[in-house]
Amino acid sequence: MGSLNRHQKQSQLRGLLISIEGIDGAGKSTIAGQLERKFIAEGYPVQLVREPGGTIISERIRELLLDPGNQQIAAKTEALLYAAARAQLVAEVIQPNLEAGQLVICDRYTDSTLAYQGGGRGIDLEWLRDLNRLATGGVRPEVTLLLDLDPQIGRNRRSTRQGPGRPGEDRLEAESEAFYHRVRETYLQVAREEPQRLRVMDASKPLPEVVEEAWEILAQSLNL
Ligand code: Z5A
Repeated sequence: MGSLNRHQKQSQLRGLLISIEGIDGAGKSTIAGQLERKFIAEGYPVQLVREPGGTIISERIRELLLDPGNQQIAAKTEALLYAAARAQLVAEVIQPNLEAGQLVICDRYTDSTLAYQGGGRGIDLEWLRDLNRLATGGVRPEVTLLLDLDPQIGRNRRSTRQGPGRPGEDRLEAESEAFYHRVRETYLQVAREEPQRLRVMDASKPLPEVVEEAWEILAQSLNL
């Protein structure tokens, strides 16, 4: 992949979206950051965004969603708020960047809604798929890396990360063990339904190994 010049690399990845999914503490943000650096080092233009967030409006919706004080949010309201944050991110950042030929890496995207609001909250998956289509206008990831992890390990990783300057648990992090098992199972179910797009990775391996494997999957799937 080193033999292509910058212009060739730009056209090769024109308009491609990659999403990174998994339960909390699976390592999504860490791995997304490392992949971004690798793409830049290889000369690929890349934009990293996270969900919910990435625009002023979406960050304000994020605050509403994660505030532990907002216990009264109904399941469908929650799903609609995630969809609203996503619609704004797609309109303001993802779509324009894809059209400008950027590679976009999204730390969480539509599969989070299926896993958390579907598996976790019990909302019908078809209703959520329709909602995702409305919010994204059909902008779909080319490849999705699913960082699969036992929820207990995820919880331990998050608790060791707490400390000065780190906020406590947000509204969703305070959910039960059973909730997280359903989230994980729904991710795996979606991966079984779409094996071409969703690539399941063992996120309990040491970080350098996970990053290496993620890079190999992307290099192979995107023909880098
Ligand atoms: N949500 C939803 O319900 N519906 C939706 O549609 C969307 C989201 C889009 C967003 O919270 C919440 O919204 C989330 C799902 C819900 N809720 N919960 N709960 P967020 O953005 O604040 O949280 P997050 O996305 O789950 O991020 P996180 O907790 O930071 O997890 P992460 O990004 O996967 O992990 P990390 O920060 O990269 O790593 C965690 C720690 O583990 C860190 O100290 C790392 O150094 C360490 N780490 C990472 N990988 C490894 C390995 N391989 N070995 C050892 N240690 C590691």
